[in-house]
Amino acid sequence: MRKRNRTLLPVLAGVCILLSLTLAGCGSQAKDSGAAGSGLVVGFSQLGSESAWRLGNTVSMERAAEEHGISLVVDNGMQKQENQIAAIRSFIAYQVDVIVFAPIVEDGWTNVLQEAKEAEIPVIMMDRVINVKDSDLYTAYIGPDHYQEGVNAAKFLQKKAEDMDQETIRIVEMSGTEGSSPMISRYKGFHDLIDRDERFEVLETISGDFLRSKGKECMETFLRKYPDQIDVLYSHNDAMTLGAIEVMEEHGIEPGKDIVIISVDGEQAAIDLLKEGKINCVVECSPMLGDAVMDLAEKIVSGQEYPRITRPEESCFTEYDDLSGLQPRGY
Ligand code: GZL
Repeated sequence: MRKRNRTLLPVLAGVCILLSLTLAGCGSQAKDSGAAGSGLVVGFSQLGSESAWRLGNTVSMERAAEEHGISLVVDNGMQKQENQIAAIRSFIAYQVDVIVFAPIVEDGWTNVLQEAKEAEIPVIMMDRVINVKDSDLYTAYIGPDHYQEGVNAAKFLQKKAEDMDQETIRIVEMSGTEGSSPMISRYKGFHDLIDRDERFEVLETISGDFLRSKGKECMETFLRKYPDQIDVLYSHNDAMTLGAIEVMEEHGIEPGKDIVIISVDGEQAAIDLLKEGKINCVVECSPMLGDAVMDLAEKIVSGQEYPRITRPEESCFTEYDDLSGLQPRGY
């Protein structure tokens, strides 16, 4: 591993330092993974803390770093791309061994990733993806298949439609952060099936930015514009769904019965509502990526073979399933 002469103080000002470090020789928890024992330093630019999914993802990274004996420098971008870019520049100046980032949106990363490449610092893209012409600007990707999640949502609805004795089934959609890969791909995966199925009509799609508060606003708007016309809500994440359900119940609407609800993520609160019959389908999107990221970082730094793309196993939980054996979700 390249020796880097790091001066910690000035560069990391403003960057939250989470030293979950068990230094080589003084920590017992570090897995025997070669480079990790040599005090690997990983800079992690997290996009924010907007949902239980995101918080679970951050915890997963912190726990995995500790288990691997890696010092993790975490920066919370607070939902702003410019903060993420500034953090990545700090990691470059500090000469971390590996940079990990969860890009809030797909565009605008070329320059800073070019700087990381020139500094010879490997970059792991995690969770969301980016649009860059030169795919060499990142070393590897670990994250979910957001397109398949949209397809899973659509497939559930096509099955559910068989039980809904209606000629036309009208859908409203709450989408995620504009320009983010989960929003773009969950939209496309869903519409690629639904738009060519004549049983369905999508009344409107509004972005709720993956936020519970905006999920409430979206549902208020939908109920105002389409009174008694909504049969299905497709929501790109559980946080927005929880907000929408709050509004439905304020309006005397029975979620999961008067309006069929399909949600994405799989956080505990949504699974609990699925079991109660207030949500009909929860498409899983796992935030537990930390262990795979740390394994990958160690492989890259120690020159071992590693996969360019790694995707977690993901399921789809529906009202048709026996959920009694489901393990606690952890987020
Ligand atoms: C999906 C992830 C999304 C979650 C949201 O991989 O990027 O961001 O679905 C989170 O809950 O805000």
